[in-house]
Amino acid sequence: MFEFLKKLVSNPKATKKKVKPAATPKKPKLKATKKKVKPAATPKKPKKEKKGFFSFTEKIKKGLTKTRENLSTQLTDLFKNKKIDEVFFEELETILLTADVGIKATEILIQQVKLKVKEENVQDESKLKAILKNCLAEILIPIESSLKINNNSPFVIMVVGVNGTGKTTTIGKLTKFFQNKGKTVLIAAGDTFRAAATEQLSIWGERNNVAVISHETADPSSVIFDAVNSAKAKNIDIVIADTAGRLPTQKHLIDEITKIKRVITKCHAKAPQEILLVLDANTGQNAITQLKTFNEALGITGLVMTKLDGTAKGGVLAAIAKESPTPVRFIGVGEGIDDLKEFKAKEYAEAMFE
Ligand SMILES: Nc1nc2c(ncn2[C@@H]2O[C@H](COP(=O)(O)OP(=O)(O)OP(=O)(O)O)[C@@H](O)[C@H]2O)c(=O)[nH]1
Ligand SMILES: [Mg+2]
Repeated sequence: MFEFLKKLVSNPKATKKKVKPAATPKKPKLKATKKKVKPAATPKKPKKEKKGFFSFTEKIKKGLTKTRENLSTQLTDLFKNKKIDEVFFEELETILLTADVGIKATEILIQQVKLKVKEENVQDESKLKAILKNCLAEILIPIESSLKINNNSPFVIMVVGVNGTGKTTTIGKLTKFFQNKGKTVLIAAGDTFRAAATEQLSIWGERNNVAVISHETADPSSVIFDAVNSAKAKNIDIVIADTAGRLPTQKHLIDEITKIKRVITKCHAKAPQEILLVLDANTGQNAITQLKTFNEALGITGLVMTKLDGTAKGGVLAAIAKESPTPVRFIGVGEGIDDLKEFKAKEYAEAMFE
């Protein structure tokens, strides 16, 4: 059964982009960019958000609507036709795999659900959903780990990932998240490959009223180096460094990012304190491959799973928990500035199987 299902696992091709050759680093000009050019991905204006506990939970539920509806419809169909027996569990297995829960996590979930169903003599859908929810939460709890900012300031967060996963957008959202916690933030425009990248970041900088350090050389290391020095001089708490998207197969670009990390450490011995890998939930099981490659090259300390609002494959975090467990810091549930939430295992499982 799994052999057949493995074929279902998608492996979308990420688009290759032209990479400018690295220019000889010139003496950098520091500036807080203030150009008002429309970037490729214009940050969306935030909608007014309700304050309080419910708005937070509701946001995650709303973000996971596609996954939940997909699972819900399939589970309801399953109950229409079947009693809970071996065939039922085989079909449940398929449903979980198509939601990208992954082979290992699906096996474990099925085992645990089978046990509970037997123990509690479950026959109805709502009880089965409650069991699935609890078992999924158990799988996710070990990767729930919020990002702690220590006092070794500046706390440098290096943001890495494949092209288009949502790195720059996440930086915009993160800046607001930290400012709400009373921290000062500086952004380093370390994606020097694409002209629009700096402008996109500048818009987020303006929106959050923080400086964006950029300069015209094509050397990302020197931009980030300058940003860290500038933050030291100005006593800024956090530096968030953007980097260009790169594929795990582009060895020279993976090598380049390890160089960026080394340069940051030269500037501040404890930095980067966080290396945040941004993964797109639509990538499915390919996210695991991305995680493994970036982890080998850099030592990934935290994850952000973006675009959960646009996919029915919200199970991918369970796959990560069992196949390459890494702390999940945040989830992206939309394009707006407030659409980034700290990852909470129970709420997440709840939102998937409500
Ligand atoms: N729906 C949705 N869209 C998102 C989310 N996060 C980012 N996006 C969108 O994804 C697209 C790419 O986002 P970017 O932030 O530019 O991605 P990137 O990783 O910086 O891209 P490169 O710099 O080209 O590698 C934009 O249109 C964003 O608005 C999310 O959580 N949900
Ligand atoms: Mg970007």
